[in-house]
Amino acid sequence: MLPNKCPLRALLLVVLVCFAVGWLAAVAARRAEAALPGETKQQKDARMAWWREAKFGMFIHWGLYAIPAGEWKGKKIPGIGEWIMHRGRIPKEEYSPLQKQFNPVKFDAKQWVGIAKRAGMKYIVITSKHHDGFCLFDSKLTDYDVMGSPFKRDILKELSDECHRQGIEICWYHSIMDWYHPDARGANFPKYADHLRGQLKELLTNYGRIGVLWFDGEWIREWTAPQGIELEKYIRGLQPKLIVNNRVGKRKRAPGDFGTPEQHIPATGMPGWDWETCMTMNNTWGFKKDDHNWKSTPDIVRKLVDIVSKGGNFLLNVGPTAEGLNPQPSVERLAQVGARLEVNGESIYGTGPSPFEKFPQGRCTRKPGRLYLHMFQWPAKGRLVAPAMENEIKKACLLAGGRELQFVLEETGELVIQLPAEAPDKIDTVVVLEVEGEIKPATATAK
Ligand code: FHN
Repeated sequence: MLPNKCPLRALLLVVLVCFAVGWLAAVAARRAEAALPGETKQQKDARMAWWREAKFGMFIHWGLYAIPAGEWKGKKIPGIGEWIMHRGRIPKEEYSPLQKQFNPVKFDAKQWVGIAKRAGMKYIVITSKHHDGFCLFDSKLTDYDVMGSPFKRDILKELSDECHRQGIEICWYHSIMDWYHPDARGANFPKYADHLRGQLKELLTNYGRIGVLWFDGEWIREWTAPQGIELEKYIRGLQPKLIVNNRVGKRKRAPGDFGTPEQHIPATGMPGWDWETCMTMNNTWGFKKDDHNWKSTPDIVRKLVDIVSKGGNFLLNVGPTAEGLNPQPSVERLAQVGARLEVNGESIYGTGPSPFEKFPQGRCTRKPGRLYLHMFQWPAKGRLVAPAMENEIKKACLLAGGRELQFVLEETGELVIQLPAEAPDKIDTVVVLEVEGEIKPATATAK
């Protein structure tokens, strides 16, 4: 019996509130538990630490498709270069002989890793096998690999050894979808799934420590979420510290450690989740000789800042040529981005997302006791109103060069920082505010 003095409506409200609190707690716990079964949040944080610190990585799409480079029998094939077999409706029997032409004599692992390092990239994700099924590594499970080409060198071995030498994480992209293997579609798929596990065992036992397994091609109807969960368990058994993307399963419902928005930056990031935007530098992942639509260096820099300010990583792609060279426009842009990160890297690597809903003049990143204001637009006369926060500001300066800046709390309650009249760096001038304690936005501007 309901107590007759307790109105039903109030009771219902209490029940609703309890339900809502319980649901929110369950959601939060699930996100925190996004760790593996049996893995504590602390253990997951330790496993993800290098990746969360890194922020910026190199994606490499390389394979037989670099030979036709967007053209087949004199005809330009539309779309992304690594899909030429599909978009060009090229029968397997006509495409796979490209293996006998693959001889990237100018490939130099030391040079490639050097380009990534000088760009300020902390990890490399390379296509061990893309959808066309050709393997850039020495696989005992197929002849359709680099050892069966005139090149006869294990490219992934040379690259992983060089990455381990130069202290940069080496990671494998691996496509679940496979246009070459006879069992990769239809009733024989379980046989292909065994082949897939076998090649992943090769990739995770023959090349030392691997940072990330970056799956793709998971959308085929033969691949299911439960298979993704089983495969993830299997590969983690081979390398327990491995980081795995969400495409090991069916993305939305997939386990895995991070989300993979592609060719775009989520407007508000993916709050509560690790995530990484992957993006081409022109319009194609695999090399196309006629794709000259290169993003500018300022555009790349601001994309990196935007992504990091929203809590994500940026995986920027290069598509090497059939000779094994990175296209010069890519190399130039990466060198320019790297030169800037030499100066501003403190405001990118290891930072957390902006605590503010928005910062109209640019983006914000943060570290304990420090707020970095990335100035994309310069205020008139250099008069900058700082984002409203509860913290006391101890010091303001320009990150590049360390010039101290004057600031004053005006009667309006606004904290005004006097910047130079002109922007020292029109792409991204970084202002550093040293603050007391964890940054607490004023309630109106909090996220
Ligand atoms: O089909 C692939 C594509 O070729 C490329 O590898 C991208 C990169 O993430 N992934 C798939 C498209 O989503």
